[in-house]
Amino acid sequence: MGHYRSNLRDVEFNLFEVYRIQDSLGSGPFAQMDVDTARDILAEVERLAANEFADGFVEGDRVPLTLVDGDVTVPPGISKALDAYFAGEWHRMSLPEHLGGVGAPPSLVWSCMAMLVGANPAALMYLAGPFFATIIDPLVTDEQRRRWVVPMVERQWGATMVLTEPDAGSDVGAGRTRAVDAGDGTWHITGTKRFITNGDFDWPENIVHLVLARPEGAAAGTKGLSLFIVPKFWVDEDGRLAERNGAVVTKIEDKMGLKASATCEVTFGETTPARGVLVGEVHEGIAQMFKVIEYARMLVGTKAIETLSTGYLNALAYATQRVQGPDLARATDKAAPRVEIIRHPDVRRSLMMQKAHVEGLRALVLYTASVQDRIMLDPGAADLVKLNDLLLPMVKGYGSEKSYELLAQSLQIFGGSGYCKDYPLEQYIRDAKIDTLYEGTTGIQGMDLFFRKIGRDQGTTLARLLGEVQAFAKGDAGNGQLAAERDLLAAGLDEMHSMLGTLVGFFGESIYKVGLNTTPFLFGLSELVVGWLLLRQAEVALAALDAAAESDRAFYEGKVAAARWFAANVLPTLAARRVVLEHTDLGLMDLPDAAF
Ligand code: ST9
Repeated sequence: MGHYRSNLRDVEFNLFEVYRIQDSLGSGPFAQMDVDTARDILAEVERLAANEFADGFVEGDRVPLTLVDGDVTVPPGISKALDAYFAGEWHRMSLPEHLGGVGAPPSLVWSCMAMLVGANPAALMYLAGPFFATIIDPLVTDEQRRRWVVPMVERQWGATMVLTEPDAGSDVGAGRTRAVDAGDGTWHITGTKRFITNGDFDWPENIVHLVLARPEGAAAGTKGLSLFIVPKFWVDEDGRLAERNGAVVTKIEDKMGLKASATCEVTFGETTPARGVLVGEVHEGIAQMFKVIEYARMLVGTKAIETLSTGYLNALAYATQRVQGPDLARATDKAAPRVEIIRHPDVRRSLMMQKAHVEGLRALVLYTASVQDRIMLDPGAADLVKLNDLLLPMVKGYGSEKSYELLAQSLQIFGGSGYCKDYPLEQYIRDAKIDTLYEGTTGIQGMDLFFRKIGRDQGTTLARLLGEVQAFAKGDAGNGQLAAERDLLAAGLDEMHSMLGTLVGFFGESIYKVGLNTTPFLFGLSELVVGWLLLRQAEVALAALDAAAESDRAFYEGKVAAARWFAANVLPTLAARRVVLEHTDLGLMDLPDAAF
């Protein structure tokens, strides 16, 4: 068996039993989709993930990428995964109908992407072309669509998002890459960008770089940036590949993990002009690029969470087979039989901590995806767009931090063996560390949540979400069997309201007191939302248990147990978060730097 362990039962539980996506299949944008097709897609993608994608996972870590004259060659396993993905036409899943899509709802697409990214994260990243085509499709002219967007789909070109510069990093507005209008409908780009995922690879015939650059004379900061399509190869009027463009990979980063994913320095216009075309109007670049960033943030959170999922399931399998030590209740009896380590209380504690978080985080991803389904059904629903925006920093920021932290618990189950390359855990940990860093660090996610998604919205969307949590906590979900857990949820909700009030009060005292707390607040809010989603799952599971087939009973019992564990072990810690937050002072800011 390969390294990747999926949890299709849990995915289907989310999609069909909790969020009930079948209610919107068969009409509107999902007219071509029905439940049976959706289930078939999930099963087929699970097979693709466990085979062609998972097969190249270890090789990608051990066989280095090469860079010769600006061309990057990837290990063969990556190419095999891409061959299988495109041969199966899986890229059509997420496309709109006019680009040849099949009308799958985002919740189904994210479920599939999760399995693929869990099986081979580097391979999945190389699939960006058709996704990015879909995102920029509404922003381009008809001519740009014909020349660039349609081939990104039909000829399966690669794509990159090119923002980051060596000296600017997260501060994208400090970028110095310039764009000069050539007067013939094209622009010449000059500058150096760093940390560009998929900057080059030898699978597609062409790569479209989506580049942020500053037109001459434009204002400083992000608002002076424009978005350009800058191809690896230019194409002529008839769509034939023409001359090599001056966008060239000049270095591959030597990274801690995710080694098969080419993280590149790309230099524009150094020896040959790097020609590009402007997307939309000048100075719209940052808003346009954020359309891409939103999906990439969701993907990065999903990647982290699915890595934890396969990490946990590997650890669970090991714990049920590995025999070591006597049952604690017979520890003084030296002749007592040795037991599987899953029988040990401390191992069970760790396993449940992992299970509850994995399933809660998957619930968060698929809840967010189900909000995206509803946006497609009702594109004018501004409240849903804002809810999606509010949830994204939780998926990305909390999802990546918690997954990285708990992957260490998964490794711990293996003892010293987990530290060795015989098992995939050490690679999972190295590959997942990047998730707290790229697409906006956790610090950026905390600020995004508090200042932009809550502050700029005057708390309206948050209040609506917390209102739903409140209604659940005060309702009768669970038919008497979840009363204690709903009380814990209500208490956690009070703590979050209190933290929010304190943070708003800090504004009048010092912005630093707010800034010291945006990340802890992100974590606290995420824990509350995850607790709520797990209890919603427990309600569904309890209702299903009576009529459940014998083979399904353990699944539903596990759902209820995970929700109860989270309510009893995580939600009460919100009280401690509140106390710590209330006691914030400016000591940290006043401390001389030399004292750190
Ligand atoms: C990277 C690559 O890390 C990682 C891997 C890529 C993976 C590629 C593979 C993808 C495959 C895709 C699969 C998809 C699957 C799809 C399935 C579909 C079903 N939201 O606050 P201001 C905008 S790349 C929206 O003043 P500063 C907004 O326009 C590197 N928009 O900030 C705003 O104007 P306004 C990633 C937002 O101080 C304007 O920005 N790098 C948001 O000027 C200015 O905002 C990063 O992520 C938002 N949340 O700039 C950068 N926020 O206010 C991290 C801002 O008028 N740095 N805007 O609306 C930041 O985020 C900074 O905070 C900053 C600061 C740049 C925004």
